[in-house]
Amino acid sequence: MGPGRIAPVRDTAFKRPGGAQERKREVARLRILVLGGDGYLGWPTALHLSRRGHDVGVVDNFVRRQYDHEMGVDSLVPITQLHHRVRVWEEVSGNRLDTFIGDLTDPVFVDNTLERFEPEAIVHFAEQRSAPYSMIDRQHAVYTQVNNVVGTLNLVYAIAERDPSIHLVKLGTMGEYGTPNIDIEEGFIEITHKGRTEVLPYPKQPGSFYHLSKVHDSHNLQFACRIWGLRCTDLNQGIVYGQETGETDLHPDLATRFDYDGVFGTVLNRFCAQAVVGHPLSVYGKGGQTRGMLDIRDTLACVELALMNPADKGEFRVFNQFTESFTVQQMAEMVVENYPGAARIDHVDDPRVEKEEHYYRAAHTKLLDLGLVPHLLEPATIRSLLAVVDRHRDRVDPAAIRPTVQWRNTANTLRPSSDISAS
Ligand code: NAD
Ligand code: USQ
Repeated sequence: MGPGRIAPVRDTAFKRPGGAQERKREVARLRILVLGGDGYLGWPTALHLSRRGHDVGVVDNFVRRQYDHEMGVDSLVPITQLHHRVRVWEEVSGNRLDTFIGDLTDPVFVDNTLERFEPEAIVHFAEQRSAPYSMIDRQHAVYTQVNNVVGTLNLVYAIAERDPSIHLVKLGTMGEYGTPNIDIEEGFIEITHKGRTEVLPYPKQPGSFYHLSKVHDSHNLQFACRIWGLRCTDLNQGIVYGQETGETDLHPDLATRFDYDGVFGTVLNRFCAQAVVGHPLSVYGKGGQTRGMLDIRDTLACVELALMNPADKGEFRVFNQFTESFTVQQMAEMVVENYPGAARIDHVDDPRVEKEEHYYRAAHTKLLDLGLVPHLLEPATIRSLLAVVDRHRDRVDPAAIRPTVQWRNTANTLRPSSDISAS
């Protein structure tokens, strides 16, 4: 290792589970393919796994960067090109990342990539992930479902044909469940009906064509595990906040993206951006919408825990991946309290069709049982997120903040002042 390079981190930050939660398999070093490795979560996950000593390959087709061009927006934090990032990572860490540029909806590309890299595990982030984007109009709904469902199907076929022992760790979403008036379980619920009892997939009531694509994926994955004996972990992840991780902090050119716009910006990141530029915090409707949340550093830890404790052959398991839940109103208030300047909350008409007040209690013990030590949403976390935004406040385009996609319309215009139209 050359001077100035960081040491690989092999020690574990996790509590060692014992007893019934005994680790299934001790795996020192894996060949891991990270699909969607140029994205908000995929990039820092690839770095984290590489630093832990795994051999990591990154797959992406850069479509996320293309959506920005389509919408006329950009990541708040500047991000460098993938090939540059990979070179910088090699200089900083001494670790190589293999890159595979292509589209998961192309079955030949998927098959060739598995043949060339020979992964033992695959982490699949590579989907269109914005609910508003999927609700723009018919074209965007169809694109979202084709991209997500077909990409995942190509992947399970390639795994089944090449090497069914590959452990697939797939990013799903807490939004698959919706907001039922009963407790949400981790993937499955025991149902007694007319005197007979069975454990069945938890009923799904997703809230957008994007969230529906994840439900379709889950069904396809469970079926593939059943018929071909694949091993799969479906991570039903909540909403992620944050931008900095132990690895991206090592060099400015390793930064991951940060979205604040009305289509891709997620709620807490968005509220922080709004506070810094003096825009009212846009709580949709009553603000009683409750969601499971997690710090970006916990995404990395959860994925790693799933990889180190793989599903069994033929097993389709579901982990609810979030650490705390808050209402949208509570999050806005936390940002206002922690912003050193003046910030105010504005209740705007909810552009979505969703319950604005509801019961919410969701189980999330499986990752804790495997040893997750969560980063909770402390004032210091919010302040560091506000500081990230403040460093790049000149890059905020105020015109990009307003929500432009109304669920009740079948066709929406993204930015009325521009020539980007729905069709
Ligand atoms: P992102 O859009 O930043 O990253 C996804 C990456 O996948 C992008 O780089 C994109 O170019 C790539 N991609 C998309 N379709 C592809 C295809 N067909 N072939 C190859 N590459 C493709 O999204 P993210 O926020 O990093 O989310 C990653 C995953 O985690 C998604 O599946 C998302 O649904 C899930 N998730 C995200 C959050 C969140 O808050 N960001 C929360 C829960 C779940
Ligand atoms: N919201 C506001 N004001 C805003 C933005 C959002 O009140 O300015 C509200 C929304 O109406 C919604 C909640 O905040 O009730 C969450 O919205 P979001 O855009 O932060 O999250 P969502 O659309 O659910 O999607 C995000 C990711 C998606 C992931 C999902 C996890 O984009 O990839 O799957 O979070 S979950 O919410 O658990 O389904």
